[in-house]
Amino acid sequence: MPYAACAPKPSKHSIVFILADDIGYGDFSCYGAMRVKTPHVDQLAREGIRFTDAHATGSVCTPTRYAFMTGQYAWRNPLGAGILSGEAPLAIDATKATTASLLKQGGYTTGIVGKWHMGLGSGQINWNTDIKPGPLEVGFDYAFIYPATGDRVPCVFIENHRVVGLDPNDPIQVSYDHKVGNEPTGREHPELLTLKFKHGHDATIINGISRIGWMSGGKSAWWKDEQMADTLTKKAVAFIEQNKDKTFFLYLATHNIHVPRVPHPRWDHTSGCGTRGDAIQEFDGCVGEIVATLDKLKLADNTLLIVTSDNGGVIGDGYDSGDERDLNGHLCNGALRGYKGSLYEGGHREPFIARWPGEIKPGTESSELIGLVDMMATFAAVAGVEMPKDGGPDSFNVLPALLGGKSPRDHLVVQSNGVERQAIRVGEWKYIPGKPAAHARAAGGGLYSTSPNVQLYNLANDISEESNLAEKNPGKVKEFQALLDKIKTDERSRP
Ligand code: NG6
Ligand code: CA
Repeated sequence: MPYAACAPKPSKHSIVFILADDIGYGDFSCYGAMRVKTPHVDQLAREGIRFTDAHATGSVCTPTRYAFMTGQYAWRNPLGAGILSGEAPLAIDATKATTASLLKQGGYTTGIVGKWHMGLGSGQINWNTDIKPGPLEVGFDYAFIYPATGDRVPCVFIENHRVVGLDPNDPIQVSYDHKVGNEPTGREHPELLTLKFKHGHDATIINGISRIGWMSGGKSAWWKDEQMADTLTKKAVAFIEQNKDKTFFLYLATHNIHVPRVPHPRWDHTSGCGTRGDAIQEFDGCVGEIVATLDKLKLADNTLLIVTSDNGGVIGDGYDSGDERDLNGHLCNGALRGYKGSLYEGGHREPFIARWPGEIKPGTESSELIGLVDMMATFAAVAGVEMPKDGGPDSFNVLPALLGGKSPRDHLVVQSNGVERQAIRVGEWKYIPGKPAAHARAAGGGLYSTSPNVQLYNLANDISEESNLAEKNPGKVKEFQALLDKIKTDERSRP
C-alpha cells in the first residue's frame, strides 16, 4: 500500500508543553501549597486533569529533557544521562526520530522556547558563527533557547543558529576548564556580587551573579536575569500568534524556578515564601499569559496544554538566596521524601496537568502512573503519527490516561544524575538498588542524596518512603532487580 493511503490524517490539535525547571510536587496551590498562589495553574487543573503519580524520568534536568525528546531512557546514552555543561555536544542522535521531528512529520509547525540543556554542536562550539547541530537539526522549525542553565555560561540566547544581539567585535569565548578573558569571577571578587554563591557558582560574574564556567565577550548579548521570564513568555506568545492558523507544537521550557532565582521586581515579596515562592508565582503568571493568548486567538479548544516540571523541588541549590530562612512552612515536595537529584519520590514525582477542552473531562484527577519519557508516543497518538519501530524505545502511549482512563504502564524506571543508578516502580512498589558507599557522595549540600542501601518501599501506604521493606521481602528485591536488568539488556521497554 502506498504510504499516503495508510497514513493517518493530520491532526487539527496543537500541543503546548510547558516544562518548568525544578518545580516540586508541592509547589502549586492545587497540589497543596498553602501560601504560594498559582491561580492560573489551578484554573487549568479545574478545566483539565491533574495527575498524582506522574514522573520526570530523571531527578535532574538533562536526563528528563533527553528522555522527553527521544522517548528513550537517558541512562541508555551516557551523553544525555547527566547534567551537561554549557559547552557539551548535542546528546541527541539527529538521525533518529524525536518528539519534535515526529510531530513535524505529522504536519505540525514545531518550536522550542527556553532552556535547552541537551548539548549543542559536535564538540568545540564557536559561539560567534552558526551553532549546530541543535534544536533545528532534531525536529524544530524555530528555536529561541539558552544553551544550558541559568547558572551556567554562556548567558546568552540563541535564536535558531545564532546568538541574539552579538556584536561581532566582541566575540564570545567559553570554557568549563579554566578562566578565559578578563571578566571578574565570584571567587576573586565576592564584593561585586549581588547574589552570593554557596556551592560551586564561583566563576565568571554576569549581571552581578557568578556562574558555573567562564566566559568572555558577548556583552551586548548577555541576558538580563530579572527579565528572563518575560523574555521567554513573549517569544512563546509570538510563536503562537505567528502560527495561529497552523497546527503547532510549542515546547516552552521556562527558566523558572531554577537558580539563580531573580524574578522581575513586580513579583518581589508577593508569595510570602521568599524568592523561591516569588519565582513560582512568576511562573504561574507566564502560564496565565499563554492561556490568555490561546483564548484570545480562539485556539484553546484545539490545543492540548500540559504543565509539568523536569525534576523535584530543591531549596537553595548553590546560591545564598535565603530559601531556608524564607520557607514559611512551604513544603516544595509536599509529603514526599528527598529533593531534586534524589531517587526518592521528591526527586522525580511531578505536578502534571493536562487541559484539552472537549477531550479531557474538566476537574478530573488521575492516580495513573505516567512518565515524561511517554510524551513522544503520546504526542504521536495525538497527532495521528505512527511511532517508528526503532524510535522511542521506552515511550508508552499514555493518551488513554490523559483522557481519564488507564495508563498502559505497570512499571517505570527513574534515574538521578549519570548512568550509574536507577530505581524502578512496579505497581505500588518502589525498588532502589544499593550503591557502593565509595560512590555515595552527596552533592549540593546533601540535598541531592539517596541512601546507598538497597531499599524497597510500598508507596500505597508509605508515600514518604520511611519504612524500608527490602530485608523483609528478599523475593521482591530479586524480582525487581531482575526486571531492571532485563529492561537494560533489552534496550527497550515499550510494547
Ligand atoms: C548542579 C548545580 C546546581 C544546578 C544543577 C543543574 C552546584 C553545586 N550545583 O551541579 O546549582 O545548576 O547542577 O540543575 O554547582 S538542573 O536542573 O539543570 O539539572
Ligand atoms: Ca531542573
